Amino acid sequence: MDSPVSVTVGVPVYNEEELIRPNTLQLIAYLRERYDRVEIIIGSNGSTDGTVSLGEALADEIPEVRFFHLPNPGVGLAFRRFIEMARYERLVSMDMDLAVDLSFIDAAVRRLDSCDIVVGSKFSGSQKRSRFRRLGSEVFVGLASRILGIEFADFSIGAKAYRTSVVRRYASLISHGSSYVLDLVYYVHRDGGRAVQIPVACEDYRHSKFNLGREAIHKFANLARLWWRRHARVT
Ligand SMILES: Nc1nc2c(ncn2[C@@H]2O[C@H](COP(=O)(O)OP(=O)(O)OP(=O)(O)O)[C@@H](O)[C@H]2O)c(=O)[nH]1
Ligand SMILES: [Mg+2]
Repeated sequence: MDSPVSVTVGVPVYNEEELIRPNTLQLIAYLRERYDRVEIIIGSNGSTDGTVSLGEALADEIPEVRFFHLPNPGVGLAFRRFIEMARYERLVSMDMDLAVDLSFIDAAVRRLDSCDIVVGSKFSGSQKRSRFRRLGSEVFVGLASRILGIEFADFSIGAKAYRTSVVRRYASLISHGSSYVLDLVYYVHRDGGRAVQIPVACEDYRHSKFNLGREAIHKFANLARLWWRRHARVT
């Protein structure tokens, strides 16, 4: 690994007033202990609770924390902003509930020396999630790998890591919603980039901040769009 090591962590948030402060403090302590230069970018879309004022206060208080709030919904839009804002070449995405063990960050940062995307997979690792959500993800992953010919098993937004300069190339192509992860994995893989999968430990029993019905429609519709692009050879 080159030295010094610099890491940007992007955390999308929607109505996270309970967790934004304690979990950001936990995250910054983890990062400061390990890396020479770090930043945490927290990005909200449409939060209506105390998230925005707490996020702004964290950014005022902690030099490595940056915060933005976008009026429009769409976690993919927040991710685009992470790509634009990131100061460092290693960009790790984590959920605000820190549902995936933080050791993913360290493992991913090391892998990013030799690849473009690191997919943290709870399917090849361990997951404590409701049976309903496990099953929903399994169906989607199975279909995505058959339709797109990619062997990755987790397209959730958390616990993914990217080389910033590589994903910047695709910023204008990615979905405005949570399907941006599948988009990036697909495009980078298609264009000969290197994506690897590593197992993660995930414990997530809280209610999703997403509308799961709308999410399912969005994800399957985007999968159909990618399938069409692949077959029509659209770039
Ligand atoms: N910026 C932004 N963040 C969001 C939005 N919706 C959810 N989030 C954040 O995205 C992260 C993941 O949300 P969760 O509710 O934990 O997602 P989940 O349903 O557990 O996701 P899975 O891992 O796919 O099961 C959290 O940090 C949320 O606050 C959104 O519309 N915009
Ligand atoms: Mg979660």
